[in-house]
Amino acid sequence: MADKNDPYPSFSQIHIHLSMSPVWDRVLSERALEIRKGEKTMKREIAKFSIQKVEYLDPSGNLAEDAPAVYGAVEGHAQLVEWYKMMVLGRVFDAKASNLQKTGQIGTYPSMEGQEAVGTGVASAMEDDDVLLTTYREHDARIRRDEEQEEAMTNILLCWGGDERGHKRAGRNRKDFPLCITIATHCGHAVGVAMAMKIRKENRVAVCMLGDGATSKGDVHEAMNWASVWRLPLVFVIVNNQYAISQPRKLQSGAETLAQLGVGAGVQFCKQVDGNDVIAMYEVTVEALERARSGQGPTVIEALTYRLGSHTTADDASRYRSAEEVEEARKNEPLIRLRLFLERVGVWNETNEVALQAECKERVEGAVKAYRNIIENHPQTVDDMFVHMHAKLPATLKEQLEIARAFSLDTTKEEYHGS
Ligand SMILES: Cc1ncc(C[n+]2csc(CCOP(=O)(O)OP(=O)(O)O)c2C)c(N)n1
Ligand SMILES: [Mg+2]
Repeated sequence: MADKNDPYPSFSQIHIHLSMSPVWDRVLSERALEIRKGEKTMKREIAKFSIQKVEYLDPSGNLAEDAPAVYGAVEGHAQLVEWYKMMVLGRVFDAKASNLQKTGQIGTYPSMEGQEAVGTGVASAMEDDDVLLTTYREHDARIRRDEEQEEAMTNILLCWGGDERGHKRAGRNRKDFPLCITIATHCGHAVGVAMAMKIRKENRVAVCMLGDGATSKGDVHEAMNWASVWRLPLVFVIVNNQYAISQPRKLQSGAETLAQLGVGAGVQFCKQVDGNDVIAMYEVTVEALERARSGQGPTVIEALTYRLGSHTTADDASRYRSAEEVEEARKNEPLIRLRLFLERVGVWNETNEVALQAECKERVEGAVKAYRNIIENHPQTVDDMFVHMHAKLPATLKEQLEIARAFSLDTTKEEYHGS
């Protein structure tokens, strides 16, 4: 029974009223006529999209005609030499870190071989007070962002050597986040960072680098949606290295490109970039950052690259992909093409290369020496497990810290505060 005091009719009352109403009958017959009139009213295109792919430097080292003019000039060449040096440093570091794992000096290590142009391009485009959030593989970006690059390398080794202080000190001079191993969870953090920037009306941007595999997780889509709705200053860089451990890209998404995942969330600027082309990576990131700074909201960049090494030192990629596939991918890798270009325009030669390799080895050895010194002479205390996560330790963790201290065999009371 309907409540007499209830001003609203019940659903069944409305239904009866409508179906008996001559007005409703007319509406229905007009609708039927409209349907019969056909496609014009029933099938209208109300949205469409296309994804642009950006590449300026091809695998043979040829610069595209539509590349920004600066790269054909002296100052552009000097910039490219700097990026090349950065990428070689990354490659030398990568090989050394993998070897340190083989000799038991660090626990595990995820190689970035073949992906150097992504991190170098992205980090070079960012301003100092922008905030970078990465996964565990973007060593190049982290090294590039640190004023003290040897120290950044030492930090990365500390992280993979199981020393929490590597996380704390990484990006010491920036507000960048520690590396994130839990897949895609940092996308939500990136939204929080960008939201704070927007609320505070800061002229800063958050940059979130994630993997192709990460896009299978809901976190990514929630983050893109939130960023789009609130027009956040946030740049997503999907590092599509074709694999999520053993799972190939085609098992991550049925979409033709990963860039278009942003379209569904309403992100206005979604681009695919040749991630082995540092010029394209830099230029597209600059454009995305400018858009974010001028209030035009988020961007999704898909960087097409290839993980030349195994997932980590604990993985053997030859079990799930062929040697031919890897050899083919090697032809496209980022360092060869840039070196070819630099040699062709006459700003690089074999002598420069030999000197650079030697310099990079020395710098990496310096970082390794510092790492060894810290773990041998200033080992971490049990406190280090707790103190890096929160500005103020929550009560529950305080309790656990006390228990851990009581059970710890650690006799070192000295706290390491950095060099
Ligand atoms: C939440 C979560 N689930 C599973 C894992 C295990 N895991 C580690 S790496 C990885 C694959 C990630 O692939 P992708 O996002 O493509 O990054 P890539 O390793 O290629 O850089 C997975 C599933 C994890 N670290 N976190
Ligand atoms: Mg991947």
